[in-house]
Amino acid sequence: MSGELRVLGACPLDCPDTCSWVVTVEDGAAVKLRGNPDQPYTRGALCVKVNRYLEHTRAPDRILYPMRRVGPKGSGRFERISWDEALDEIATRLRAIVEEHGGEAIWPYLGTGTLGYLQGCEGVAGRRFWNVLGASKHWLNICSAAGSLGLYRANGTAGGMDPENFALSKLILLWGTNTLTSGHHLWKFIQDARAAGAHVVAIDPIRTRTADQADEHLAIRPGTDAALALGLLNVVLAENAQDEAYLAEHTEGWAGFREEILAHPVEKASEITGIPAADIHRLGTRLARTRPTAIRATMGIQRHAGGGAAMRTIAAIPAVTGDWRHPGGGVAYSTSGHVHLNIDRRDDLLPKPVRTLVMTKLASQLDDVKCLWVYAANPLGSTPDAGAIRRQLAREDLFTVVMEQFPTDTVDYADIVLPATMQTEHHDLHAGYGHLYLLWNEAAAEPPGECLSTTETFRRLARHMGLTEPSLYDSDLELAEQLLSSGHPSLEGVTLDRLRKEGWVRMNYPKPFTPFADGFPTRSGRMRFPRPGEAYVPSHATLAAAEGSPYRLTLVTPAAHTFLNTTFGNNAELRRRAKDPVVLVNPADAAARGLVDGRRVRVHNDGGEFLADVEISDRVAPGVVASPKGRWPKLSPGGSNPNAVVAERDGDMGKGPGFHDNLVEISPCAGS
Ligand SMILES: Nc1nc2c(c(=O)[nH]1)N[C@H]1C(S)=C(S)[C@@H](COP(=O)(O)OP(=O)(O)OC[C@H]3O[C@@H](n4cnc5c(=O)[nH]c(N)nc54)[C@H](O)[C@@H]3O)O[C@H]1N2
Ligand SMILES: Nc1nc2c(c(=O)[nH]1)N[C@H]1C(S)=C(S)[C@@H](COP(=O)(O)OP(=O)(O)OC[C@H]3O[C@@H](n4cnc5c(=O)[nH]c(N)nc54)[C@H](O)[C@@H]3O)O[C@H]1N2
Ligand code: SF4
Ligand SMILES: [Mo]
Repeated sequence: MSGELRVLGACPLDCPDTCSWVVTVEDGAAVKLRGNPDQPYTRGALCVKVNRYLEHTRAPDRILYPMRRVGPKGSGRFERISWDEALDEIATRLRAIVEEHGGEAIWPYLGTGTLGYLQGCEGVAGRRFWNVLGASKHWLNICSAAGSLGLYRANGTAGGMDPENFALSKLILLWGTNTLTSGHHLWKFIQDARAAGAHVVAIDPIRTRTADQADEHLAIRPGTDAALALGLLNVVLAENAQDEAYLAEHTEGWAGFREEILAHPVEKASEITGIPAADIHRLGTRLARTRPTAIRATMGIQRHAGGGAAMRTIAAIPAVTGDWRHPGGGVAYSTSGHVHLNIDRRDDLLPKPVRTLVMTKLASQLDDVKCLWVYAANPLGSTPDAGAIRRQLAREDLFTVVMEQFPTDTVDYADIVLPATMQTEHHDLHAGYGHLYLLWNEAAAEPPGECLSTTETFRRLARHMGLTEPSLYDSDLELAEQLLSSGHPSLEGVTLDRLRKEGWVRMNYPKPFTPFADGFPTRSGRMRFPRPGEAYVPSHATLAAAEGSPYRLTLVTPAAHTFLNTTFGNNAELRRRAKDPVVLVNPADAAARGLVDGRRVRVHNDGGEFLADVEISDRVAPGVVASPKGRWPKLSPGGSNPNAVVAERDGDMGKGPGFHDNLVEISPCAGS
């Protein structure tokens, strides 16, 4: 045991499970990383991706030193420079930009590469620095904004069920969610429920690996979930199974919404959703008769033009059935609404109010930006309208800085690249969005090369620029203390000391937790039903098809099993397992286009194209094709990924992106 140490940490990736992990350190080096068996949600298991995390930290393509571009933008040719040189050049350029164009010409573009509250997506450390410079604000709407807003309008918060309560459910709807791929730790609770007799239904346009494991799969037409919800509720009313007492006490707008439900009989829902009426009727009857029913509704639903409305209408189900009364009943989208950390970005440091730029609109909002500062993001892989972004990033007048771990497509366009630490090399504070625990990630080993954390990079840059605002120099531990100091009752007794010692702590929510048994955090204290006409907003694909678009196939681009967004997209073994680049096409659609299984095809629309190998499969219905997100454009044939055909288009709420809401056509590749 000589020199061996166990260091507790947390998975930083954008995954609801935020696993607790244990790093074994020998003689200062991290030698083993395992899921923490003591943590009630992780229970020892990580996942196919993160089992290889330590390997990934030592990958040969890891960026280890600051670099300056020497080739043309996009060439990926760099020379190594010192941190002092990098910071000098950055300081000079930033000062000049602020002087000439004002601070708002700087776009700090922060993604979800890590969900850490220090290094990542809440961006406290960086934002203070940007505020002193008066930089534009950045709205991280790419992932979940539409669904969160839909739920907020219904319930006054996006927070809902404690996913652990799924173990107590009798009917489980896995709705627009691929549990076994995108957050598999919930499955253990689903299995517990099943052992006690629960019935599990997957509602997904794709027969996913999760749908394979469910008792039933309803292959819904993309973007029509609100119509299904209304049809199911129609059966609930026909069964007279609505909870009148709950409706009277805890909701508002019921009379109007009831009319909306009555206007959506099963046959109409069937016509819109493509699900046989008998199946809707059967599930509606089950829903009417089964308490508690739990709905796991995640991101798939809301990546459509009407995605916010769809989440809002699904949120109506437990309010009608009264499921919120019961542990094991309700809707679980994200638990972030239950996290009440004190996130102080210090807006008071801004010299004047500034505009907010929208993460999903990089392609169209970059025109008057002079410095793009990308961190924990890979827009050329993950953001809509990738072709237009690529043209923008090639602009000679744009000064681009990328803080990265790996040489992504986005890095290839950087003027300066700054080497970033990985999770075993820095401290961070985490909260899951699929459970109710806070976790502390203790740095386990020294960073390789000259990698620095986000927080340390901004401290050094502030010093280099001679900035005097004291809060720019707060240490990681000070920032963590501040985050924990909100005074919210859910954090009482949750101290940094305790987190550092124990690794994870459940926030102070009772077990079982029934957040809306006695009302909602809305102004009236009541759940708000959609008003007439607000319940179902048709998708872009639906409307475009009705208008006779020449593109006839709806492309769905869901989570890949072996990547996490574009993270791990450069890992050869995980790429091999992903069978990338694949596109699933129904036999009827393949036949109509002369496509041959396994052959390379062009998937295209007016926005652009990507190449993929066809897998002819009844896992997708006619009219739907599927190709997972996450692969690196530069490692893909043709140099693009599905975001070449995803348009920059605002959804109904939160300007939500339509990642699963684009019409395409597929043609055989010449010579293929
Ligand atoms: N392995 C892995 N895990 C991940 C990720 C990853 O990339 N890889 N990404 C992480 C991130 S950032 C997020 S946000 C989550 C996302 O993970 P999920 O919340 O699971 O979201 P998606 O993968 O976008 O879509 C889920 C399912 O919804 C289906 N779907 C698409 N459109 C519709 C629709 O209109 N209605 C219905 N009912 N279903 C629809 C898709 O076919 C897909 O199977 O997962 C996280 N976990
Ligand atoms: N077609 C399609 N596109 C999608 C989606 C979809 O469903 N379909 N889903 C969307 C969703 S849900 C999301 S959340 C977005 C994600 O989009 P992004 O936020 O851009 O996430 P990634 O593509 O994973 O890129 C994150 C980068 O951060 C780097 N990184 C990780 N940790 C750190 C760190 O500590 N410091 C620094 N400096 N860098 C770090 C990683 O190496 C990686 O290159 O993608 C969206 N894109
Ligand atoms: S990606 Fe998700 S399942 Fe995998 S280790 Fe991280 S938190 Fe756990
Ligand atoms: Mo996401």
